[in-house]
Amino acid sequence: MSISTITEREIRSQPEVWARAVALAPQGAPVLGRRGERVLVLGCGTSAFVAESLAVLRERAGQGETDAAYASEWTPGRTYDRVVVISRSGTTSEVLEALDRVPAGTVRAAVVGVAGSPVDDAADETLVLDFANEESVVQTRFPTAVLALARAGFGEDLAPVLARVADVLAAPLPADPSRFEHFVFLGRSWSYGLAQEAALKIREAAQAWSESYPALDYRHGPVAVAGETSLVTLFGEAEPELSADVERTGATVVHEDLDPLIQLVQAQRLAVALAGARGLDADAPRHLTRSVVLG
Ligand code: F1P
Repeated sequence: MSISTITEREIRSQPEVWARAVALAPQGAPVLGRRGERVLVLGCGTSAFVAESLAVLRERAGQGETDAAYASEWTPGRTYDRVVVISRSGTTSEVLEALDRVPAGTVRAAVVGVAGSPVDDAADETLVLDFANEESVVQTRFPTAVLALARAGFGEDLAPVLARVADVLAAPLPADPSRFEHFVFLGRSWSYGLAQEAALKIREAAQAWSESYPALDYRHGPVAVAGETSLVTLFGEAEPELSADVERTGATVVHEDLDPLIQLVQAQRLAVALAGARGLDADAPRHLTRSVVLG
């Protein structure tokens, strides 16, 4: 099989990158918060969705109260022991501005892909995942590496996930994206952040119509748009009644029995395949740059 895009190569490197992230968890995870700390996680774009998933994972693991917000929207108010910013580039303006707003006495922590970047320099503690950094504008392995590290650090055994992901990458996708015009991703708990990230991949790489919702909210309005050309992917645990309700609209429903992080990898592959089918270059997403640096 020929691999044509940088994005595709980075997607395929995830088994090795996740293994490195998991190995780094014992030293790296404390940057995400010491046990019992009240933590806020911030980011922009992909990194905002990682923040959202990470907050749910950390709190669910009993590590301490954890909130997430868009870096661009956060204003200090609630009290935190630590603010963690996530930024692959380490140059995103809104992230740097948010770090500036962190009150004195609160730990300013960062997860970045580039050592020595402005975000790294501004933070008190940094976790550098340079092995997960990417050439592509469209983020794939950096966000999943952050989440793999976090899960391992919060006490999850990721060995079964690592064992499975390479096989999934080698198998064909469950649906041919060129048959569809509308892509919906639904998630619950921490997989809702992943669903938002999946929908963003479709927009960024393939300039296609995509949406994301908390799974059970989909019936509360958005399902009105579903039809024959909709591909609706369910992340996280199966919801048989929801699947049946969505199928009744004529939409195709995909729910693979995979760990949610691997389900996100499938969405990344779908986005690149859709870009190819539409004659687009996933490595050159329209109107996007690697990071948003405001003048
Ligand atoms: C965040 C981000 C990307 C997005 C775009 C602009 O970057 O919003 O998620 O795809 O290319 O930048 P970063 O702060 O994680 O480097």
